[in-house]
Amino acid sequence: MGPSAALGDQRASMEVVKDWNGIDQVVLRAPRGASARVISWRNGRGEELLFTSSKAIFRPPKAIRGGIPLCFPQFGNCGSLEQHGFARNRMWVVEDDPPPLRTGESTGCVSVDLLLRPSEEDLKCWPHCFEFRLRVSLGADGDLSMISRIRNVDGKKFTFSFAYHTYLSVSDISEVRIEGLETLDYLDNLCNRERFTEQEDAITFESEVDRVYLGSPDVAAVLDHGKKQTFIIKKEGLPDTVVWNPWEKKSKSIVDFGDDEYKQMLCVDGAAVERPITLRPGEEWTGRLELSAVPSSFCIKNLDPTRSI
Ligand code: TA6
Repeated sequence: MGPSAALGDQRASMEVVKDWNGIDQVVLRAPRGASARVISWRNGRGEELLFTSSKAIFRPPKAIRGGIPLCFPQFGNCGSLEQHGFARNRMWVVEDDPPPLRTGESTGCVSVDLLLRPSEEDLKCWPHCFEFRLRVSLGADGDLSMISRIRNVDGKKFTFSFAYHTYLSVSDISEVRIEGLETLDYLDNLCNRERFTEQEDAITFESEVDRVYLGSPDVAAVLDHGKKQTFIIKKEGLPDTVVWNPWEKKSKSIVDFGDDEYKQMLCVDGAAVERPITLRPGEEWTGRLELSAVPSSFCIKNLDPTRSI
């Protein structure tokens, strides 16, 4: 059992447990009942907020079809590496004494720090020494935040793209709309990454969607009318937003995904895709994602006064 802090009548805690695969998993618990593992995020009522496929293959370090896999150092197939890079297919270590975060960079009431360094195998396919630190935190109210810090510990500069491949669990995809991406340009992965401009005043789903919205605002909302719940997605250092739902036909072609499961999930990723990030030796990049699940009466207007929705 890891460090714990008393808050109100319950304790925030972090513990390492063995999952049914015998693999160590870190579990964060917040005072009012919310909990998180990077493939699971539950609210205070114990309801799961992230999607994981019933057909997910738990053969670590292979990425699991669900949760929040990390795409690094390559997003998608925009490069010579395996799809979405190798970070999501590696075993990470818990770091007990990480370098402090930037001043004022607040994190939740309980957190864990994970570290990834390249293996000999990784250096053969991507010859760059890096340190990838991930802090996963749970706020007292159950908000989930992830702070990625990528440091160039190599002698030469390197460039990468990145995404928090966030599988949100939804009631029914036809009941869902995304607010905050209207009027933006996007690259359509279904049309050879051709560039289009979003015409709709909210994004709804009636077919396969695989897009990278460019220069997206740091706040977006995913409204789920079926659950009367809204996911608020805040990001920092991540200029793009990826939206993906495989719909019916593509779902049937994905081995670790149920044929009808496209109805219960939506990926909305904070990402850096269009303009990859270049780090010179010694430089460090930070990309932050914060997820909250609130009753749908909440309106995005309250979030971002600059927005004129
Ligand atoms: O995020 C969108 C995307 O790049 C899609 O093109 C689709 O391939 C999806 O990721 C899933 O990728 P995966 O490698 O996990 O099957």
